[in-house]
Formats: sequence, structure tokens, C-alpha cells
Amino acid sequence: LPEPGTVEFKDVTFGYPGAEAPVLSNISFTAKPGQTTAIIGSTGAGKTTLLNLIPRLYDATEGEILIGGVPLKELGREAISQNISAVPQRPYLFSGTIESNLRFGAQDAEEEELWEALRIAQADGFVSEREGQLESKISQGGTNVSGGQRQRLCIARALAAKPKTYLFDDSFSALDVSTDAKLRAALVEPTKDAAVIIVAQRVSTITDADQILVLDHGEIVARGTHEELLESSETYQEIVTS
Ligand code: M5T
Ligand code: MG
Repeated sequence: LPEPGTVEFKDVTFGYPGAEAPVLSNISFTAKPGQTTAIIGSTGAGKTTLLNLIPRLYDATEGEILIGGVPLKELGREAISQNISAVPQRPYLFSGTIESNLRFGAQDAEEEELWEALRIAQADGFVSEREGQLESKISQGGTNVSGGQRQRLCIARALAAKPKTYLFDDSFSALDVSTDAKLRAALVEPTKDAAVIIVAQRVSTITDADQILVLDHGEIVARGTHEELLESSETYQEIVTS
């Protein structure tokens, strides 16, 4: 059996209910623990849709998705939520405290572990400056923190859960380039045994990924490392120079 956390797509096709054309066609790849798999492609290419199939927000129309060698449909909701942390493209905070938001998926974490997750996510600074710190109130939807702070709190929440698989949907886009770089450097150690899948807009976010999938109109049109794709893929070259 593949290692726990491994994500396998086998010839996956998906169309939204009621839509005529599929949004994803014949997607096959393996994201292994200890590796970063990046997905890049223009807006509407199907990147979010692809990620959302992994925690079963939708089910594949054709083909199969397996986690650690087990088909998603046999895994059950509980195993999926315990093993996968997803940071969505529009990260969401609940009304409550920073602590209650971080504990979603990490109920038993020590307070020190929450701070560690905040440090990695480059969020410890602004949290420690807020009155009440971990007890500081978050309004519904997180409207009383900035977009970049919301994104970092959601990354900290994902880290606190210590999953085997991480899904980051454009999670670094609201960060300036220097915070983005610091955060990704800090992520290396805590995610080193996990499968990490990153959807990115900026090529600089993914140049060191173990494999990059180039998605175009719902199909993987090229795959490889940054250096390989610079040589082989016109679509990738266009993304790099755009
Ligand atoms: C891919 C359509 C969307 C687009 C295609 C989420 C969603 C998407 N779509 C629906 O019909 N219903 C939905 O609920 O699917 O969209 P995506 O996966 O959101 O693309 P992306 O993540 O690569 O785009 P972006 O802008 O985040 O870079 O035709 O209309
Ligand atoms: Mg998207």
C-alpha cells in the first residue's frame, strides 16, 4: 500500500451537476508524502475544483481518487477530516476566539502547539499584539482581521491539526513576497512527512516544488520540475513571463 497521506488521482473526470462539459478531464497524478506537488494554470482552469475533490466536496464523475491507497469512498468522512487539512481559496474564520478557530481539527492541542502553528504561519506577531491574544474575538467570517491575517490564521489552523495531507489553495497570494518566502521556508520542517499540494498564482511560490502540474482547461498539459517545464512547456513559459 502507498504511504499514508499519499494522494492518487486515477483518470479523474469531473463535471458540475447540470453542466454540459466536464471541468476536469482525465486527471492522473500521485502526490507523495515528503513532496510538494504544485498546481498552476490560468483562472478557471479547474485548480480549486481539483483540490475540492480530495476532501469530497464533490465526487469524481469518472475515475478514482485514493488516499494512502484507499478509495475516498471507503475512507469515511471522519478519516478524511482527520487526515487532510485544506486551506481554501477564500479562507474562513468562525465567530469566536482566535483559539477556538485554531482548535477546529486540533481540539486536544496544547496552547504551546497553537503558538508554534502561529509562528510557522507568520501570524504570532499580530496575534500577540491583539488584546486578549488567543482569546481575542473574531467576528463571523473573520471580518475584523485583514485578508492576509485571515489567510495566515487558516494556515495556522491547518498546521495545528498535524494532518498527513495539506491542501493550500492559493494560500500565499494575499501575502507580500517576503512573508510568502518566510512562511514557505518555515513550512518545510513541519510538513516534511506530509503530502503537500499547493495551488499557486505566483511561480516564485512553487519553483522548488518536487512536481508541478500545469492545468489548462481542465487538463494536465505538462508536468515536471520548474527547470524541466521551462524547457518543455510553452504554457508554463507563458505563465512564467506573464
Ligand atoms: C473551473 C466552474 C468555473 C470554471 C470551472 C468552484 C466552481 C467552479 N465552476 C462551477 O461551475 N461551479 C463551482 O462551484 O468550474 O473553476 P475553478 O476550479 O474555480 O478554477 P480555478 O481555481 O483554476 O480558477 P482561479 O480563478 O481560482 O484561478 O469554469 O466557472
Ligand atoms: Mg481557484
